[in-house]
Amino acid sequence: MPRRRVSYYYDPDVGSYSYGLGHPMKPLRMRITHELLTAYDMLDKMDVLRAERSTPETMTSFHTDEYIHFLARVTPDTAEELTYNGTRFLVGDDNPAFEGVFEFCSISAGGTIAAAKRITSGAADISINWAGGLHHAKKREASGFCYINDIVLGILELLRTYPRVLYIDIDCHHGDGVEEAFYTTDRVMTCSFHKFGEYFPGTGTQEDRGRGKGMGYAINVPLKDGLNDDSFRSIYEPVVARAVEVFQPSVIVLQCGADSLAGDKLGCFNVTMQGHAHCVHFVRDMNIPFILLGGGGYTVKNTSRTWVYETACALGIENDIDLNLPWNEFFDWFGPRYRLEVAENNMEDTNLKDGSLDRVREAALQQLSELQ
Ligand code: ZLM
Ligand code: CA
Ligand code: ZN
Repeated sequence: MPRRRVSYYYDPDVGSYSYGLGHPMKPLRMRITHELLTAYDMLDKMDVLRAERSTPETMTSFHTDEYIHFLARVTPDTAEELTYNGTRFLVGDDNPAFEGVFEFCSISAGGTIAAAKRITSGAADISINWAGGLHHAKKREASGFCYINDIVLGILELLRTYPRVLYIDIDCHHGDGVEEAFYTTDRVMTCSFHKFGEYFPGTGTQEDRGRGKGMGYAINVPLKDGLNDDSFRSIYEPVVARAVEVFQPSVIVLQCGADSLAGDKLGCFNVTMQGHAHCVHFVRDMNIPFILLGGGGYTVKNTSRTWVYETACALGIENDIDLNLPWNEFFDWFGPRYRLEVAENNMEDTNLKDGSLDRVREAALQQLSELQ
């Protein structure tokens, strides 16, 4: 198979933003990922690009004018007044009005939109934006650490050129914002794998399948605690293979949220780095252009490890890289083993109890077969 042309979007400022003391979302993970990619000499194997920041006008191709007008102006000092005491736009502690929030969003969204344009122009077969993947943002409101839905904006860009886009979401949380945006169209198939049951955002049952023309084009794969590599692979492979077969997408967008990894601070699965990266391999081997995006990932060192390894997968060099980490500015973070690995733990895979994994797989495949 010929080497794929990979474009990687990175803005050197992205790691400087902070959601605030103690907040689990840490933009620094993109900088650590970049430092590791540099130490591994991967930057000269791809086009390293800095995207133009997204403008408010571009953001309104999905979000309301009113919400964008607000987000472009809000500061920590004016938040209370502009959100009507936290009743509109930004609700709760999940989505603080941190210093530079709009710039951070314009970097994240600008990267995903540029990544999409890079594919439609034919300049890349794979494009990557680890600062993207913020799947919960709604048309008129922030949700779950996500203010601007870069994914929806990127897919809208792809739809200008391609008839059909397949969206796959392996973040531990349901990809609700993307699902909702395309719920009534048959041009975007959304497919989210997520923990379901007493877990944010609470949506994503297998009964939610789309509406109108979009009926059947929203796939939900609800999972339980302790999901391991074998279980994940046993459901991801057939569902994604069948989705590609019946939907025949022109392009795939893969949200690689790293909170599905073992040991994540907010996640509850038991997937290793290799198990997570297998999702990237599997898509790569379909020979369809694709975009890799970030998302969740709250045990920072594991998130960076995995996105580095997945960048290597995109480049097709994953078997050549030394799993002993090269020296880098953040080397100390990676002790005591200093390796490119995320190991499993001894959690029980509750998806294997009373056949729930098999039932969920069958229902997803049944839904897909009804589309033909
Ligand atoms: N409280 N600080 C995933 C988005 C998950 C909603 C329960 C907020 C937290 C969490 C924030 C420092 C993606 C909920 C939580 C406390 C209502 C969630 C600030 C700790 C802290 O210490 C914290 C003051 C904060 C937030 C924990 N929030 C854990 N889980 C979820 C949102 C986003 O990975 O899918 C994509 C990027 N929110 O459970 C509450 C119901 C707010
Ligand atoms: Ca998901
Ligand atoms: Zn998540």
